[in-house]
Amino acid sequence: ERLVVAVVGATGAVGREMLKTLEDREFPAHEVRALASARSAGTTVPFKGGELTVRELTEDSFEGVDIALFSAGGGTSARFAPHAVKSGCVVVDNSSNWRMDERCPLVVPEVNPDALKLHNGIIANPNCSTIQMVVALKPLHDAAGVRRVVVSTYQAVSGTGQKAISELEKQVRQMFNMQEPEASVYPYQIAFNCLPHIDVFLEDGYTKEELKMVQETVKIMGDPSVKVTATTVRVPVFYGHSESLNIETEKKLTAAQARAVLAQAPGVRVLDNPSENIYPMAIHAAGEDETFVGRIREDHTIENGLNMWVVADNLRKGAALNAVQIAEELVERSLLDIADPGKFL
Ligand code: A2P
Ligand code: 11C
Repeated sequence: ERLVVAVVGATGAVGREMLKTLEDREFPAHEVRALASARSAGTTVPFKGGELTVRELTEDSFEGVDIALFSAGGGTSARFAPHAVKSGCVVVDNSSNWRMDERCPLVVPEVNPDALKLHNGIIANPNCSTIQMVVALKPLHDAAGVRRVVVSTYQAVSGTGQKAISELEKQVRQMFNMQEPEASVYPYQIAFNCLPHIDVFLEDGYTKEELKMVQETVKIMGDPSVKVTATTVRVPVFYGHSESLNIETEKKLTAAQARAVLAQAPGVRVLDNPSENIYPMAIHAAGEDETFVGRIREDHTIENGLNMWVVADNLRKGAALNAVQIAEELVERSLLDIADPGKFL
């Protein structure tokens, strides 16, 4: 088969990681096309030791393309993904636009791979902070029934995109030169600061990022009885989201049992040896594929409770890698046919 793959948003932080992931995992593509806005048309992005010339994304970009990995913002996905599907191209979309649409499976391959069988041409990639949380939660849910999760996140600026990476770099330089840091991406300086504010605020006082963690977890785990409450925080880290999870389960799991369950779980690496100062950190997770779990301990304030610390590379498992894993499943399981290409138009 001569598979043609397109990366939409190829010049962005996630798009570049998608190209790198396709390369690293030797994805069986005969051709890879890089698409972005008209601003980038004619520029190049690195791929397999050479470069790809970026083309402008248009409604006709998907002729002859089998799989498109989108990471160019929700508006771009809303507008262009239906045209891709109409051309017979299966879309794996990293934006939040299609995630809660009933026509679209929301997939983390370690957790709910079978949801892919029901796709209609658009498959949604979950939010980065949700992905790493459910990779760690699913094995515990299978073992003991997760009832409630209280999560607080410590999210890297790369989650916002390339311009936020540049903003943190610039602010650090400005501050070491005794200048006022200039903030434009975030409402306040992010250097040497923490912002309890990711995505927009909603009427009930939560942010949209917090709501995504609540809703997406239920859809991916396929179980509305899993209750999540979240506080999402941006921290001055470039790569790697960290999360503190407090988990209440139906059945009792000791810390040792939870550690044993997680040690067997796909996509998880347990790093948990406090006596040797071993625990997951963003600086180690960056550039890695696994979701790292540590600081596993019982919550002594409730009967069946655990606390743990979960870290993953938000651009890899949180975005590009999860999307490429979905594409791999589609190819391996021969799931590239679209029953009704007009479904989204
Ligand atoms: P461009 O570089 O041409 O603006 P990031 O999340 O790092 O900010 O990257 C966003 C990605 O989405 C970039 O590749 C950007 O391309 C792309 N993008 C943004 N708006 C559009 C659009 N209207 N059409 C196509 N690509 C877009
Ligand atoms: C962040 N989680 O770190 C966000 C980025 O819904 O895809 C991803 C936003 C989304 O800022």
